Amino acid sequence: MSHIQKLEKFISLFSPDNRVLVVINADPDAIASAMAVKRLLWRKVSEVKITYFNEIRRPDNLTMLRVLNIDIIPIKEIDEKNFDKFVVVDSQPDHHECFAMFRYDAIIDHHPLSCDCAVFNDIRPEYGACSTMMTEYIKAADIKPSKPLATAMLMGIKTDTSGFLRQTAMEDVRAFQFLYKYANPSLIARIEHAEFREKDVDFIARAIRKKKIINHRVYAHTGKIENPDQCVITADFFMKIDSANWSIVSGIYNQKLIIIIRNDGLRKSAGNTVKQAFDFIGSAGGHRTMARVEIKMEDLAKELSVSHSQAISSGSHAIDDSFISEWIIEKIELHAGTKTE
Ligand SMILES: [Mn+2]
Repeated sequence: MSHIQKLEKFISLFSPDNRVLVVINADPDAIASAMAVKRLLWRKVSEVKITYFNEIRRPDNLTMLRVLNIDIIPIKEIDEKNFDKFVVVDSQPDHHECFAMFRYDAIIDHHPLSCDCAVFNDIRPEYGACSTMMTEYIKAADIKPSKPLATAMLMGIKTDTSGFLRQTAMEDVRAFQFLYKYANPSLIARIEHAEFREKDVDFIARAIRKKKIINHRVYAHTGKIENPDQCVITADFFMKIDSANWSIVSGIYNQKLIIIIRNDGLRKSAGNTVKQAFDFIGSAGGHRTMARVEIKMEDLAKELSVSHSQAISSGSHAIDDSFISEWIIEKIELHAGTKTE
């Protein structure tokens, strides 16, 4: 089916009195794809609203919504009865229970095929971004995208392909070239620079004071934390140090020791390393470049009491942070390998 035939089939699902709900798991690619659906249906239906169910926390994504003036509505504010057509983009209905709340007229997605249960299904796993598919619809409809729409779709492609470092199709590159003519590069820079909230920077400052670098591995145990995301942000930040091959940032949250690991992907898998080092005592796993460990403080107290009985204050699970820090370093150094160029 040609792009124009796909467009015609998609548009033919709708009539002028329809009220359309586009449901997304909001990330840049999904947001941009939903905006494109809204544009395609402009003046063809009576209303299009975009709804999302995830919590949007990343400062860059929040900045994207703000500077591009994008209107998306949390799912709890949506009354299903006000809509009679449902579209999902950049996901399939079986990806999340919140998607399963609706019956879909159209699914447009680039993830591996798992659920093509709508009247209209366009699923192309070979594409790096759903925004690329939507760019082809926009081109087929002979629409000149507005600056916010083109900028959002460019962000969608750039994010999902990691700036073309991840799986990319020729179509993604072509869509990027097309969108670039209509987008605003200064807005993209503004969005991408918005990496931290002020309080994240304060947390990083605290972690910097605690950091230890051993064998090109940056360690920081930060003690009690408000949110494990703080460790994630800091672990990513430490990878910006030129000599860092790994970063290992830990903190205590909800009576659990959380350890976040990042590495550059050039050496031993972070996921395998944490499995070997911590599987015996907690949940530990991840991928080549990122991993996460969670250990109940009571289990850690038992483990540490064997070697550091003096560290346990009587009757509670409070353990001196310096012992925890040393214990993590010891475990990681034992299992992470020594290839440290
Ligand atoms: Mn996507």
